[in-house]
Amino acid sequence: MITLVHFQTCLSEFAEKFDKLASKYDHTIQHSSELEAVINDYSRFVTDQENKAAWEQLEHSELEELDSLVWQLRNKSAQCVAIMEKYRALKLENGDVQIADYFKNIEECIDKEFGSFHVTSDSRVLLVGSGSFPMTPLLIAKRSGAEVVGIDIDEESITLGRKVVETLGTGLKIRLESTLLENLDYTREATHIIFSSTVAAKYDLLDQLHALTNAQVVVAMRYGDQLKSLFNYPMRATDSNKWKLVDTILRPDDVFDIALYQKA
Ligand SMILES: C[S@+](CC[C@H](N)C(=O)[O-])C[C@H]1O[C@@H](n2cnc3c(N)ncnc32)[C@H](O)[C@@H]1O
Repeated sequence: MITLVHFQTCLSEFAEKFDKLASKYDHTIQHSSELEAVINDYSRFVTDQENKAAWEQLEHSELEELDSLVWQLRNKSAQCVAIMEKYRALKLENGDVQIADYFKNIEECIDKEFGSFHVTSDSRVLLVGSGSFPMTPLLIAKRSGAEVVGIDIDEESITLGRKVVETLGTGLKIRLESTLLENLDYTREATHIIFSSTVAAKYDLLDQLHALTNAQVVVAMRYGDQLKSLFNYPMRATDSNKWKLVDTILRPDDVFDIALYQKA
């Protein structure tokens, strides 16, 4: 069994590596293999059953630096996942299309994303935080024929993402927009909305969405609690007058879980 000291050392080492690799991004793929390897290690680390026990021990240890270390890991890993998507988009432009573990993980979970609230060809799906390699829009549009709109606050992600969709999504109904939820007419028409797990403001945006959406909308909130909160923004309570939790899809082998909300 992993010792608490070893576990803490691993966390500090991951934090250092993420920090170093995030600062190395220079809009080329120079450091992509290094970053991909660390993200794959980290994905395995946060889903490793042995680490669960160590995490619980650490949580109860009242270690002073724990909160800031967790905060740092969550933010830096989110930044690094976004950079990894940029690398993947740049590699696709160069003709290299390898799929890292992280993306396999995402692909497998897409079928289960909305539980019993299936996406059909008539659905209108909105993804908040579509990223530079918009795998979710591509897979949903391909499998269901639904219209999918992705938004992102990062201009470079929209530019790279559009090129990926041009290459891999010919004929699919996918649109990527650099805009805010409140400025997008589509928000009112959406039947299914997905929040990427690494969108820090996702629960504030969910609160705001209540006034901007129709009565039937289903929201899939990707999140990670406990050990997985090292790689995801965790679940938060919602205003019970606005949103009710209708299902939780727990996926022990995957980096994030999914909470489904409907209007209260
Ligand atoms: C790396 S992920 C992309 C998800 C992945 N491509 C997928 O298909 O599931 C997260 C993205 O969320 C974006 N993001 C972060 N905060 C956001 C916000 N408040 N609104 C929109 N996008 C946001 C980041 O810029 C990043 O590109």
